[in-house]
Amino acid sequence: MTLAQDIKHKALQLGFDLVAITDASPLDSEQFEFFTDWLSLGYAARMDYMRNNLDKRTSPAKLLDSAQSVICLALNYTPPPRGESSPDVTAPMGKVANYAQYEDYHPFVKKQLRQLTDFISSIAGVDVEFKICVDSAPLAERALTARAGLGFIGKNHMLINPRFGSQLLLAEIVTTLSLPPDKPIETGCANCNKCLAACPTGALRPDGQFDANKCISYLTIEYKGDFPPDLSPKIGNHLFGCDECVLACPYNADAPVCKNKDFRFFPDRAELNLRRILDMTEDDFETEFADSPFLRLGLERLKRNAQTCLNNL
Ligand code: B12
Ligand code: SF4
Ligand code: SF4
Repeated sequence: MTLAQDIKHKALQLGFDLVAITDASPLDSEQFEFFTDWLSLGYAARMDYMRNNLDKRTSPAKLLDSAQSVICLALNYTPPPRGESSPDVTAPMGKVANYAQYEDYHPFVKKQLRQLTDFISSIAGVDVEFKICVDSAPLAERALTARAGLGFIGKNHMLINPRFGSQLLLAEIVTTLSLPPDKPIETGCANCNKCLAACPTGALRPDGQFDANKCISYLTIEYKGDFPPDLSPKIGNHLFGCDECVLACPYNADAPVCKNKDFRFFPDRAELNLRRILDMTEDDFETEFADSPFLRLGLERLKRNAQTCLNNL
């Protein structure tokens, strides 16, 4: 096997579902312009961190000196099908996005990435440097992963793999190692528009842009303060995140379920009792959600979300 094949084989052994390689060159000008338009049109809302490090975000070699390649990986988080909810559950419930029904993926995936870089160092035969990236690093993950051929960018802006759908968490290893790049795939959305129709707020704009100001995922996870009154009713009972544009997509209909048994899944977090959230103390919150993406949101904003869901029910 070649070095690239060894690395890919090891990545799958470690529990990733997909792996492919792209070079460390900057994003092409069309992608770059899409990104800078997004910023200048105000569609990044109050995510000021998206305005920083534009050079690094759009050029992996600025993130790591002498970078040659980017190893792109994906972890499938499609949850198992849900059983019937018990008919005697009458309490008002709030919906939780599928990825947040698992343990916080950031430390989980970073650990897997470190195991992979250790493996690469042990077999490369030369000194190699790495920068591991999972979500929070300034890197345009979807654009690079699409260039590596793991999927295409859908009208819902998700990276979609024809076999696995889009419930994929992305991660990258930027490295000084030179590896043969894979090719992008040709598939796309064709005439489908189901995600645009499913979006409750119009965040997915008909012109193809994405207005985070209106996105329920942004509002419930990132936004600080009271919700804008015109958007509050549209949040419905989305307690944390939103999957409407993801679940409407035909590519997710028959996607295989997450097979990584180490990635802890909590089926009882699919819907949470809103009154119980409102009654929680900080201690309750930190104990119950110690390993959850909820922790970053904090109890105050979780209660804001819960109260909004209750008002909407
Ligand atoms: C900021 C952010 C958000 C923001 C803004 C989302 C957005 N669409 O930009 C908010 C908080 C709303 C959000 C929500 C969600 N997020 Co988020 N988010 C990010 C983050 C940190 C940056 C995304 C970004 O660069 N946005 C800027 C815009 C301009 O990027 P973009 O729309 O993807 O467009 C780029 C390319 O796709 C391409 N492109 C897209 N459309 C078009 C069209 C044309 C014509 C052209 C030329 C190019 C082009 O050009 C752009 C250049 O980079 C990434 C992690 C990372 N470091 O990349 C995770 C990430 C994108 N999020 C992720 C997830 C899972 C979600 C949610 C599903 C969570 C949830 N259930 O609530 C939702 C999905 C919402 C949606 N439909 O996008 C995953 C997506 C995995 C995947 N399969 O795609 C990522 C990659 C995190 C990860 N490591 O797994 N997120
Ligand atoms: S996450 Fe929800 S609100 Fe945001 S674009 Fe998708 S459907 Fe619309
Ligand atoms: S729902 Fe249809 S238009 Fe939207 S991303 Fe999926 S295939 Fe593309």
